[in-house]
Amino acid sequence: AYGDCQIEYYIIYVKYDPSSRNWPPVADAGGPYMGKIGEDITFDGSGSYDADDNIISYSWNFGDGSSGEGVNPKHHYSHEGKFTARLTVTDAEGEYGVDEAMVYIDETPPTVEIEKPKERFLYILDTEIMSLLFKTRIIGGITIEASATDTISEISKVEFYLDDELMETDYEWPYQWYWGKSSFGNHVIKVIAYDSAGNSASDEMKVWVMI
Ligand SMILES: [Ca+2]
Ligand SMILES: [Ca+2]
Ligand SMILES: [Ca+2]
Repeated sequence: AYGDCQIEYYIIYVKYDPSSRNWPPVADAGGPYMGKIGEDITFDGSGSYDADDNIISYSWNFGDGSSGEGVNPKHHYSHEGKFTARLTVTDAEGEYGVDEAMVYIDETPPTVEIEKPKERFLYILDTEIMSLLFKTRIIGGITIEASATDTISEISKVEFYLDDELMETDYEWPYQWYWGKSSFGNHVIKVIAYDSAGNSASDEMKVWVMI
């Protein structure tokens, strides 16, 4: 002790011999993987590594009850769904590493709906005013909004079309396009949503505008 201040010393001895140390391998299962029923999917375990460079096996469990071997095995699934593939890499010393990847077998289109504007409503300067007995009327710029969901994989993008011309591609929820370009008369708004497996669905609405 030195005054109120206590100083303590710790000495830690570490036995370290780099040449005798075996590093466990690190698995990388790649992915996420997408596909259709019966379609061969090529898995990619090539991102796996081992500091001693002594991986001797790549063993896959595809998540549907079947398994495979190798860096790039092929496998197909017999039904739709979300699967978890697990890769185990083992080195010459018997140490191993594990990684998982999602597999989406998706043939089902997403669901998409134009939420704003609503059918048979009047909008003035991006604000909903009142319901109408006839088709939607839009006066001034408006933010077109769509909802899109997918039951198996994920929504990858939502496209907004005006009279079949692509105006905006939105990759992130909320899915929106601000229609501020000067327009007059009857137009068709169309929205197409894509899931991450490439399936698509659309919704459209006829509107009368004065922007
Ligand atoms: Ca090793
Ligand atoms: Ca889907
Ligand atoms: Ca967005």
